[in-house]
Amino acid sequence: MKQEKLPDFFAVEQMDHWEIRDPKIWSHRDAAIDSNPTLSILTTLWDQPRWLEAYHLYDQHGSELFEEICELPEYYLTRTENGILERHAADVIARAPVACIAELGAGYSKKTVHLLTEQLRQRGAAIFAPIDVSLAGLVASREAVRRAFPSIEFHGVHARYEEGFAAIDKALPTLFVFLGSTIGNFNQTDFPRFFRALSAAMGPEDYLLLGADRVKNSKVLENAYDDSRGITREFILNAFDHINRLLESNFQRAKMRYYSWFNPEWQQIEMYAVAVEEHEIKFPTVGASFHWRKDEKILVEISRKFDPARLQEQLRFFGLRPVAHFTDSNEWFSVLLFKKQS
Ligand code: AVJ
Repeated sequence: MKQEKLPDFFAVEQMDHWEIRDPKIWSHRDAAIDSNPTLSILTTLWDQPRWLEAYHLYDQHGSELFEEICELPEYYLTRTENGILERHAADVIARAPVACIAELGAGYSKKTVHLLTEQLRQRGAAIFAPIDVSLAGLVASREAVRRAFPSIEFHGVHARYEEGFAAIDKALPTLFVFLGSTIGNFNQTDFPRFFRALSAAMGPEDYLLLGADRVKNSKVLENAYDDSRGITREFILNAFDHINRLLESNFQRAKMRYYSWFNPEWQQIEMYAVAVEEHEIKFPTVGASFHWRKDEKILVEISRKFDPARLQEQLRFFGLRPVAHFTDSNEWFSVLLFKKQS
């Protein structure tokens, strides 16, 4: 153990895995935090059909574009979820008597502010522990919290989700918060793996607050992922500029187009890059190449849509009991509260 003192909220058996590299931010020692983006890209691009893991979307430019998406008139998700939380934060906090709020992904959003404000109002104290792989995001979060809520005890957790939530002491009553319908990005493999790991890491006094976008009119859904300003298109295709920088590959915007649709059977928006003509994509650093056939689609991102009642039923099988369901007047988005079964 390198550091002298660990905060109360760390699980004792976890101590050897963590160190402080930036004030109040705990970094997992495992180098795999930044994992291996190159290998991720190559293995999924050689899959059939070709696809990419969603995290490649979030380079500097991609993160800025996502912020822009959140402001688009067609992209109702962010403002709808924020409205639900603004309205029901007091109820959420009253129903979840916890000492710590651990937010998965993100640092500090308008949505989190509602919860922190209520936690301070109702309990007079709060521990806030954002968990993120982005150190820059955690630093920004730390500074924002310090300014707005000087009395909050801040512990940034710099790790992947699985390592991050396993670090928190099971005896500390914690509300895990996972907003924005980020679970929509999880495929059939990621989804059970995530909830199994989260539930296993939760203690008997712990809660989960989950934001989930709902199945609805497919035109509303499709417009949210193909906006009139073309920001979503730019966001998706930007992944290939990012990949070109990383791998010295030769993806060209002029030879691809954006295609997205709502797949009703899988209940998900699928976002693709499609080749407008056959051409060769080269990866000189690894001596590999493939022919991207005309009209062949690369699946860049999925955004699954949920039925809240079914999601509640399903999460029971992961040991999570539904406590409350908050929605908006259109019933477009759901914020679900669960308690870990003890
Ligand atoms: C960040 C995964 C919630 O699926 O709505 C927005 C990402 N992609 N527009 C979503 C996204 C295109 C977003 N999530």
